[in-house]
Amino acid sequence: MTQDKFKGLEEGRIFPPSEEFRNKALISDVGIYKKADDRLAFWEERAGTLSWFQKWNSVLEWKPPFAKWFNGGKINASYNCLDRHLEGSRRNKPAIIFEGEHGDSFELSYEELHQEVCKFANVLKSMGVQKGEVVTIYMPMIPEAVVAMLACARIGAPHSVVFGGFSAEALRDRINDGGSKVLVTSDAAYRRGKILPIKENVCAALQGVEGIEKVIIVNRTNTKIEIIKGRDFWYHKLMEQASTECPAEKMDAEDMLFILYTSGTTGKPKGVVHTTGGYLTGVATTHEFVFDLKEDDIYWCTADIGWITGHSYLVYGPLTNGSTIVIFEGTPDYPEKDRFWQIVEKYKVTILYTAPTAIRTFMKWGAEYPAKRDLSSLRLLGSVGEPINPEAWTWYHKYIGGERCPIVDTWWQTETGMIMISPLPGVTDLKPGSCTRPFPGVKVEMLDRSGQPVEKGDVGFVAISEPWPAMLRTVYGDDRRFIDTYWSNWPNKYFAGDGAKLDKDGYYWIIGRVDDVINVSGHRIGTAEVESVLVEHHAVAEAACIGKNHEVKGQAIAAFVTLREGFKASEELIAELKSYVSKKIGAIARPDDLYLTDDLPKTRSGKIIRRILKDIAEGRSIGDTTTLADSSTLESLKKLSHN
Ligand code: 7RM
Repeated sequence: MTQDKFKGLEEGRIFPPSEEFRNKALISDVGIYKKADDRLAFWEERAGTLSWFQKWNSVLEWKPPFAKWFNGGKINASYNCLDRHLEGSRRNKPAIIFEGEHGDSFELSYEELHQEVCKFANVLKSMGVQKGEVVTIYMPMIPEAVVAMLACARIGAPHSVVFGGFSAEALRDRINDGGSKVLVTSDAAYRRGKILPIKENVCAALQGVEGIEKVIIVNRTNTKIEIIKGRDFWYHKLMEQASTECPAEKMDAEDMLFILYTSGTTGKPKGVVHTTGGYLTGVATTHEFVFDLKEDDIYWCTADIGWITGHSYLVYGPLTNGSTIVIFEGTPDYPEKDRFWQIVEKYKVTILYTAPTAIRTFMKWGAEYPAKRDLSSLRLLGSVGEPINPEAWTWYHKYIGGERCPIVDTWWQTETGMIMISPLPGVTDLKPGSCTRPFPGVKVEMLDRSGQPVEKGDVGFVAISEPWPAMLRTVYGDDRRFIDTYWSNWPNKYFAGDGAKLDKDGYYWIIGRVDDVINVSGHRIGTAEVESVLVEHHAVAEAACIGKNHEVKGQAIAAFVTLREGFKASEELIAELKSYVSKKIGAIARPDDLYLTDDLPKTRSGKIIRRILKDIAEGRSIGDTTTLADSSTLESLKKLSHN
């Protein structure tokens, strides 16, 4: 890691909270950090804001690496997301505003959502689902997906949501690993004006699977599908007869709320296990504090429910807090490239939480799309999923936030369940590209390989050195893997797998996964570092770098670049970009190879699949592509592999 690059960043502009924002902020006193140094007292107080059937006996029982939070407490997640809001004025408040791909729209109040959830909970019971049994959910972004999740939570059946874009094979693996008997799905999904099969994938996935006894199908698109008698049931038919009476099951705080699969660097996906009381405490608190939540906010998290961001900050955090959430079924470029901004305008969205990859795509399309729409309702912006390069941050701030909205860059993981490092927008001075400081009550450290804390100004590994309430409890059915993956680097400290730099003010600059760090002749260079420089160049839309094996240097950098509208690929441009990196970081970071491509290979959650790039750079045929979001990307990449 060269220091120059970061020096530049630290000297960059700082954005303190505006006086106006601070005056109205939920948290404007920096004393919150000190107060939360007594972690257990802080989290206990926060847990007290939830609705419990029975109080806990202990805040934390910690037998590393196994934690029990609020043990002995009785609680239900669905009750906290619904029932407790029915007493006062929230009863008629919209819980969900749904925007369908075709612009069709409706709202569900808390009362209505409660009724739907109770009905579906009864449906699940009538299908034989018992407390403790895993239910798999494989659905597009429609409100019924949220209903299904909350209905599971209501009866104490952990859900396993599988992203609707995953293949039949991926679905089958997850069904088998979770051991579900019941699957909730839809006939098909709308995507960019076309109809994508869902139930067809389910049928393919279920070939040779013994476990699934019942499939419940939401009719979203009126697509003709095969119905297998005795196994397949229409959601709407079952709902017609279901009662709206369904008391929420009194769950133990440590009962499993859900499993969510996440791919590791190798091998089969891990089923990350989250439980109930601590998870809800963590996501509700972070959602409220980080997003400076107000009663009348219209909150839009663009993540799919198939990812952890969808679980924690579309469903459980916001609904526990009684917010109004926007759920959008479609994509940002359909029917036009201003779709997001049209939605912000239509519903007067006040808080927008999205991903850097989306922001860079919007940059590529150009500022004229947001400029056409009224975005004045926005007051806070969020970012999650990968490091946001300062250029994208600044663009987001200017063209979406109108230079008035703070940006909360939130660092966390499927495993952490909740936001771990993030600004508090009424307190924190923002630095574009930094996720700033650990959340109150969260103990993050930056360690070197041997577990020694690094000095301010140095680079290290992100570690979490004290348990936190929304932490994963284990890998489903595999405690060994849980221990080996996360707890074997240093005694009793969680290894996040990310490298970062701690600046002189104690701010965190996430570099990326440590497996994305390239070692060129003994110099460590973060792929994100080179990428960040490349996207500062006016011709570049997106960039991804990998380390390819090199006889002399150990590794050499190969860069893959997509260009902004109006720029043409040429040898000159390739040479210019290489020199640009060299100039900005140093000759050591100059890419050996630089490919101009139409598309980068990404997963459905927008993470670049570097393995595919490595195959190309090292001249191999492209390996496993099952996690690729858009298979047409492959065509443009294949052209490169002959270079
Ligand atoms: C929430 C989520 C986790 C990995 C994590 C990081 C990267 C996430 C940020 C980030 C820099 C951020 N869960 N990551 N947020 N890097 N700044 N604000 O994405 O399990 O899917 O991914 O994502 O590398 O380890 S995840």
